[in-house]
Amino acid sequence: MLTLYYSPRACSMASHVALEEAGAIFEAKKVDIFTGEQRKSDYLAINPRAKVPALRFDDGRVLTESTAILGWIGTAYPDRNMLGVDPVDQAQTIAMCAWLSGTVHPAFGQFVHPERLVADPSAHSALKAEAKATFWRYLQELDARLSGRPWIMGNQFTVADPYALVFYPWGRELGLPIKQLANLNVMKDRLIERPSARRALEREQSVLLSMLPDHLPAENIPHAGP
Ligand SMILES: N[C@@H](CCC(=O)N[C@@H](CS)C(=O)NCC(=O)O)C(=O)O
Repeated sequence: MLTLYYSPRACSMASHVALEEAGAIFEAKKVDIFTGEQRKSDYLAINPRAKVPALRFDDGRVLTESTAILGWIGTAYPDRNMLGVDPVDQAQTIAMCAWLSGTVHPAFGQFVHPERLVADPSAHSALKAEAKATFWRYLQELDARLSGRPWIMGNQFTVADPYALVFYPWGRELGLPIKQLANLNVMKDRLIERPSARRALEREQSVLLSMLPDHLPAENIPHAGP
């Protein structure tokens, strides 16, 4: 059986949701990165880089990197159409995942771990300020993409949707005014309403399930939220 290694509050949420949406039969194994489980020998045998997500196949092979895992899910379950219709659409979905992984995620990392970039502590507050401003611009870009369309790639739900939502609560962790991201918030509610996606979010006890649509005036709130 497939095994997904994930941690709550981590980017592995995208792979977790995508596997449920694909209808895959898999085991979800929690590796809590906030208590250091990713650095224990058991998990290092799966991914020596000590990162989630990792996807282990029946034959023992392991796939890491969110973009690769999401791309594999989209290709392995083509009837779910989670990459897009034609090869260009599919490549554009992968391009979005690559941007989330290679550009958006590292901006957050620069805020949380400036010491990984520059050892000198006197540089850290400037690095953090720059990272926060950059991360905010990326969240705004994602929000703008959702203007007038339900999903990140247009009318079709793709693997890029749960991936984009990984970064929405991270914005709150950085103290950013995510209430302003009305389109992302509505997309989050749309995702939560999908039974398969919700199964993964509930298993993770995802923070997304407790984020109310509080950017809206009270009279416009369609439901109180979970
Ligand atoms: N490029 C990787 C990044 C994976 C990654 O950074 N995962 C984080 C969680 S979001 C992690 O496992 N961090 C544990 C650590 O750095 O100790 C991907 O896109 O999958």
